[in-house]
Amino acid sequence: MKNIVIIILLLVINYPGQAQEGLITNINGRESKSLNGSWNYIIDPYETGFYDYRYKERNENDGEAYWSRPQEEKKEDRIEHGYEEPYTLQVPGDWNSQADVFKYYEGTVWYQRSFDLDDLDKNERYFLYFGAVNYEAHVYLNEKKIGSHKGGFTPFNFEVPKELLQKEDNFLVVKVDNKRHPEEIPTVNTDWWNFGGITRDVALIKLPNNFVEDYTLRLSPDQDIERSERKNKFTISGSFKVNESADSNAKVNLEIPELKFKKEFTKDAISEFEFNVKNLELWSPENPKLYDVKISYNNHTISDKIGFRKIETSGKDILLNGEKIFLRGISIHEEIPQDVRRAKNKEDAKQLFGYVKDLNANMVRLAHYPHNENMTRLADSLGIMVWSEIPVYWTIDFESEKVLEKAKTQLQEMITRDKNRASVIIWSVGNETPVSETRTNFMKSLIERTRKLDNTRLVSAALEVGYNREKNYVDDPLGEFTDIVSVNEYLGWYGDLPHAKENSNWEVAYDKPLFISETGAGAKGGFYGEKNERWTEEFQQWYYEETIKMMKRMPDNYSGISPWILTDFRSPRRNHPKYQEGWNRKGLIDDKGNKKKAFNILQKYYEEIEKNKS
Ligand code: GCB
Repeated sequence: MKNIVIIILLLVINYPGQAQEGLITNINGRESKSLNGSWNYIIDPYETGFYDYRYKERNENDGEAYWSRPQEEKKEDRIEHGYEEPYTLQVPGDWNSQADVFKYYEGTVWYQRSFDLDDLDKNERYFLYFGAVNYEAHVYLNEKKIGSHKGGFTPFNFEVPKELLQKEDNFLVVKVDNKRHPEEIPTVNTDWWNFGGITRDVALIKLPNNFVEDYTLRLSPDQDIERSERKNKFTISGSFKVNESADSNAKVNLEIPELKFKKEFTKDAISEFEFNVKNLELWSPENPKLYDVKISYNNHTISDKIGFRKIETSGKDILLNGEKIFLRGISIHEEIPQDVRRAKNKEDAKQLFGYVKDLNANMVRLAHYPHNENMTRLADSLGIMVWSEIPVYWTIDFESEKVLEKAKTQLQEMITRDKNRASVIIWSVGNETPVSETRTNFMKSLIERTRKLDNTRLVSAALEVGYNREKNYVDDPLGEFTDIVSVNEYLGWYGDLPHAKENSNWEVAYDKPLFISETGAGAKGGFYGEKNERWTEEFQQWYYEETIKMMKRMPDNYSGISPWILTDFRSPRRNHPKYQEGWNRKGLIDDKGNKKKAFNILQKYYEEIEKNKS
């Protein structure tokens, strides 16, 4: 018994400064110091900076560890690592695109930069925030470890123990490892490039002792929109997550000036609240209305822009604000093809959404992992609906409880970051997972967790089609648990030629909205010929023409489509020496930014759908 108590105590006390704090959301809406820019690096394929020559983890004070400051004081000193020009990488950014040595590199790279903190105030708290690091990160400040994180596409933060920070010359080191592992998410096999590095923004956030770590603000899901509009009375619900010591009795202020709403919430009312407003303009693709929101607590103010809307299904339809919608979508990878790199900033998001708008789409499937927060924020202001997904992709280890926990962590981080984005209408828990009871239980558990974390959005997962000459059927048992049935469809590319679609009929086992989460064919941009010659733009055009004809014959629950994919993207699985050269060529836009013929076909289809709507 005594031992159990000690073990529990140890678990609770943990390792001061090591445990990851709750995720602090909306970093750009708070006071923070950017740590983006030029960082030094060491490539460390043998992980010499982490393990000694007996392959034992180095202890914290080991001067040969790469988190330690290399000090060559006397000329006889032996130092075997260092951080110096010209060995620098830009943060944010993948490493693969920044120097030739990194192109195919998968392994450990140590990043280092120094920073000053002229206004260091020991009464405040400081947190280091990372938008994303692919895949595993260990963070050290002034030679002490402050935390570690796994998961390549979601944010994390660690509190910096006060005694560690100094006004000048703080020595920050991050060990980044992007090696693939069977027990990670995603696993070893993906159809995308495993770009490594500190791929998103890094910042130091200064906060008072007690602060609002996170908050939720949304239209209450259970109101009838028609009735709310008639009565001009809309209910908004929300919560504040305050990390507060027991003696504090400070109050949280919420203000939405345009709605003439201002209220002080007392300590016991902050975990869940509801209030009514008048004259609310609902967010929609036609009117992506966002309201300025201010949350103040303890002399600290957070600003945000939030839209309010309702998304639900009713029988075979998807309803936005009570009205049936059709999702004119397109799938996107987080890549800028002409630079052969991961997208990393607002300009990149603008480029990608520029294509989306041009296509006349109203929805994007952000595949196959959570994209940069810039993407969902821009989608909010442009009125583009979003499908956001965790990388539970293909054959991850469904048997493992630990893997399930990792998936849940990524899910929670994705939802925590983006739950206030009106644009996000669908959380997806995975893609093309192979049917088995174990996998279905695994996925079901993720769906249940999603609903617990957020019951105001739809939950889905991309399933596969059973192709059959007479009838293509969708009967994956997972369809029973998702809100919409989503399937990836490739008849005419992976089997047969596009004319196979002429007589193809569909049967879906579930009476729910049906969404085609992928469909597509490869074409090398600028390669022209007969339509039955693979890799020509004409072949891809033909595929899209036949697909659209087939869609017009789909069962009446057909509610949207997000073809595969907006632009060509890098993939180590695509090795045709003439047509692919390491690129998946299913983009509607090629690797130089040129539209292929099929772009126009889809654009016209979307125009037609929009016209018929009005
Ligand atoms: C799929 C996958 C996607 C691939 C695509 C393809 O079904 O979901 O990740 O890239 O097919 O091009 O084969």
